[in-house]
Amino acid sequence: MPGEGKNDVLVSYTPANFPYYEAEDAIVVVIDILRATSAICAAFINGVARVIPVKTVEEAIAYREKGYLAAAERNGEKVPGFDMGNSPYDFLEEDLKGKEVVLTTTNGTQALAAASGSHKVVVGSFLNLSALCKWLIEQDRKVVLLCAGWKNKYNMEDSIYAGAVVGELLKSERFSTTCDSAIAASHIFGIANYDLYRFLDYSSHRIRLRQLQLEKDIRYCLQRDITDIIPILEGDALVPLRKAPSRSAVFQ
Ligand code: 3SL
Repeated sequence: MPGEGKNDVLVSYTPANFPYYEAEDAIVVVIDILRATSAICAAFINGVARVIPVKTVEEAIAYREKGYLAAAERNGEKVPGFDMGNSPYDFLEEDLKGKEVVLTTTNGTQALAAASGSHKVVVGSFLNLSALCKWLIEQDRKVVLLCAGWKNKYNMEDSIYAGAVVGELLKSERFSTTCDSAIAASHIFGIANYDLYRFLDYSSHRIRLRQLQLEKDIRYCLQRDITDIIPILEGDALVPLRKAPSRSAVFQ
């Protein structure tokens, strides 16, 4: 039971568990630190206009055949024939500014699809951590943090990030939780926070990406607060959230 007058914050460690969190009225933060939600934030940092997440490679091919730019990753690797994979650096290319990009990934876009019936769906990464927490605190609504995990199994980096968000929301005193996965996530963040890169050294996905020579991507994805952009799902596409103007801006 949440604390009186406070909003609940919950963590689902995998998309398979997500239906148990009853998130229809909640804001859902989709988290895939390595690398999908970090790559999506990178795209908007670079000025991409819209990212259309799709679940399957076949859907991405159908878009590509209609002339869309399309990115596809499976098991950490770019799917042959696509313009881009899932590296944040793919989305930082100069010629993507103002463009629309279709994206399918092993886990991140599956989590986005799972969340799509919720009140609002936003994208979280270390790149926009503080801006996202500030916005969530302002919304005064239940928050469910949905970790993409790896093929419906728990992963470390997503839960560490979820723990960072839980900690900030609880600190605001506008949230409370009795969700054990949220409490556990905030503990693991407390342990990992001294050096995320080192803490993740033996995590499964870091090992997977290291074998693919993608250490540079990991470094990029673990940077904190390099943007205020919060990607939000509008219809079938992610776009940068347009924040309400502050009172002072309205009355100027
Ligand atoms: O599963 C995903 O959505 C990806 O982020 C995995 S990877 O980092 O591209 O391998």
